[in-house]
Amino acid sequence: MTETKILQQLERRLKTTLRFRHGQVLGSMCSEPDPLALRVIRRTWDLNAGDPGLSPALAELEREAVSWMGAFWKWPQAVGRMVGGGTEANILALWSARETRLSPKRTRVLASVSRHFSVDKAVRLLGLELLPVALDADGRLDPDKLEAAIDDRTLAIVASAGSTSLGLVDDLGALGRIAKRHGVYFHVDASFGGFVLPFLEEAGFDCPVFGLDLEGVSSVCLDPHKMGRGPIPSGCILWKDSRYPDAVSTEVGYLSGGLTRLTTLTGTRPGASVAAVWAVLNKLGRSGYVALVKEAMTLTLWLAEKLVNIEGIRLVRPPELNVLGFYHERISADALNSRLRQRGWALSLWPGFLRIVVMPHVRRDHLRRFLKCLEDEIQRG
Ligand code: 0PR
Repeated sequence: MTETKILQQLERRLKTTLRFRHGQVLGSMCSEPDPLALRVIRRTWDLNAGDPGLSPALAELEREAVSWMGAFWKWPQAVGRMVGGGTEANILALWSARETRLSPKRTRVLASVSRHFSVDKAVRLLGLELLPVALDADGRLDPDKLEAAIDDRTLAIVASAGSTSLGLVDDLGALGRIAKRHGVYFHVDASFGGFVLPFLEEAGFDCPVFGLDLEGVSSVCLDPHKMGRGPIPSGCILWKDSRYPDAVSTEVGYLSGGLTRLTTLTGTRPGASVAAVWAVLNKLGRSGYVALVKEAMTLTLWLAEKLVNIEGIRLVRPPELNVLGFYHERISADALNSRLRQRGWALSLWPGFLRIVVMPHVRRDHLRRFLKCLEDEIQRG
């Protein structure tokens, strides 16, 4: 086929794809990357971050990007890597916990019932066991119940900083103290909230306790491809000290850079993604992310108010981050979701409620159109 024909076919076949820029994707935790990412990708699309000897400069960009993200999480000296996303980071965190455990008896991972499913994947892959812990009255991992479940078989605790369902942040301070008291590994899954929490206070909103500097916290993951405006995929894991990444590293002698220490699960890694994240971090900087978070949170609170003014609509919980769960008192979430989907809206369906994530691509005029549509559907009964 000629290139022209291939491109024409591609365009035709992708026509039905819901693109972020069209304004009807309201349930995704990914977003449109900053346009600078694309410009950087064009220049770096042939780089393999898994072969650092070929481009020591790229390895340095990665270290700088990791250190920026460490600084956002109050620990610029963090040892970390850019990875494919939250799933790879969660697997790496638990793998490093397993490799550094004090006794092979420690096989249990404690995580809340609202953990992301990638934690389950990690536990299965690593031959560990998962012990789900109930939520407290506010929908967060209950520290008392968690502590009661710890024994000499406990390997690690995983908490959420921005849960997938409702964007809730577990009590990282209390959980860290418990982890320290019992000498267990503590991983914070900030896949979603990692690029929100560090900027909330400056944006003028209440901010829960967070940070890799908190006592007891061993690692954190955060995804530039969610709220960081990075390309898809781009993720990051940060460890408090090198003991953990060292335990999961492999030394390879035959690569072009001589003896190389590799820490990620994947071998070949998109260098373009690393360079693009470095570029976007430098472009936005702290103030850019503060502005982004301020806009997303302002819009979330505006939407929350509009939603509760619609007859029969209730919020599952007041929003903590830019994630909103809502339901209708009489129409099932399932039915409402399929009707909205027929009208082109892509929300996320959870047991008993619908979720909207107010990502950077979501604008007020999109939400106005959505609210009008939702009201129409409710009036039809
Ligand atoms: N941890 C949390 C708290 C998450 O929300 C997610 C992803 C992960 C880990 C895993 O991250 P990766 O997908 O980067 O490996 N949450 C999104 C979700 O499950 C993933 C996603 C994003 C799915 C965008 C679809 C989509 O359109 O909703």
